[in-house]
Amino acid sequence: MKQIDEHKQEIAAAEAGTPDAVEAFRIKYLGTKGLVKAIMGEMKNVPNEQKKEFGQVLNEFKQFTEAKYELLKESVAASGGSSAIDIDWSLPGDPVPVGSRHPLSIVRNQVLSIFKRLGFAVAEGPEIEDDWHNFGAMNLPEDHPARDMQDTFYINQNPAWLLRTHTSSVQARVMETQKPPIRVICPGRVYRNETISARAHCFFHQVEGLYIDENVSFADLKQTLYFFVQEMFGKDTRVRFRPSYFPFTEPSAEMDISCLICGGSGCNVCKHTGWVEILGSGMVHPKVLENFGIDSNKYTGFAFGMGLERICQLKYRVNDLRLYSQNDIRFLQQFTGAV
Ligand code: 2U9
Repeated sequence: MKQIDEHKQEIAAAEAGTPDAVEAFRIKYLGTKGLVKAIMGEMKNVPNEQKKEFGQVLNEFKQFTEAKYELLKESVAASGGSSAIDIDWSLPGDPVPVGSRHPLSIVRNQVLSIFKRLGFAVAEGPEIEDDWHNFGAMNLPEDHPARDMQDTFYINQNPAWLLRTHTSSVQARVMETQKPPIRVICPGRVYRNETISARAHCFFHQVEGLYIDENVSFADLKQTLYFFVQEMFGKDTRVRFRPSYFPFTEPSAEMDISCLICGGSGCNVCKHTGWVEILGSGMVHPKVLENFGIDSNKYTGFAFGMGLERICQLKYRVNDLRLYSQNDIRFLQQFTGAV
């Protein structure tokens, strides 16, 4: 009885400022190995004639402890469970280091989002290709210089395989599996056997587009690419087309934009011409269409390709290709604000 009185005083004085402390109280007094259970175990040692009285005291002690437990629980809940922790909310927080997107990813996402708005679907394909998808289907004859060992990385274990030299192989795979109308935009890394310098690298990044349907004309090509330029570089940007040659398009044209730096008046970025080249394009060669069983009398299409490093160079003035893959944090950190 004396012990119970002492415990009651101790329990009455108990404090708990956190949910953990309340739980510790419960375990200590009301748990299966707690004090209340232990004292109840003493019942067997009490003489029979005192059992009734002791039982009442014990019951009352148990209720007393349970009531205290409820009280502690309520007061912690009311204080948000943290009354024991004294936090100075005015202290500065721990800085979380935030990374940034790679500039080529920023530019790629911008290009893709413009073409997606025009109804182009994004398609991707393998970087290791076979001769047919990379060259044959694209109307690059056996003796074309681009097939030369100098330009193409062939895979030692299987010379029938190579690292794709352009993403056109992705459009080829789309044409293999889909029927016109086809409207795809294909981003990806491509490889060429070049000595690494500020102006050349053994890999770079392209975005190529392909649109095939009935009645697709050169006017559609021009208007689509003009829209792209206005969205990508701003409304004041002018374009010009120059005739060119690619084995997979006929006719072919390269597109220049008015220099973003000097606005066309001439500077060293545009080599004092006022114009900078940004992409190649053309009407898909009938042979390429026929390679995929597409009737070139019924269907026509346009295609274009651009190097993302070039766009990035113009937008962000990056003038050394090696910077893109050196992983220098001082370079990458400059794009923290861009998305
Ligand atoms: C198919 C048919 C035609 C894709 C094209 C270009 C013109 C082009 C270069 C620009 C700079 C590559 O990154 S770069 O070096 N590309 O000039 N690419 S038309 O023509 C295709 C593609 C797929 C089925």
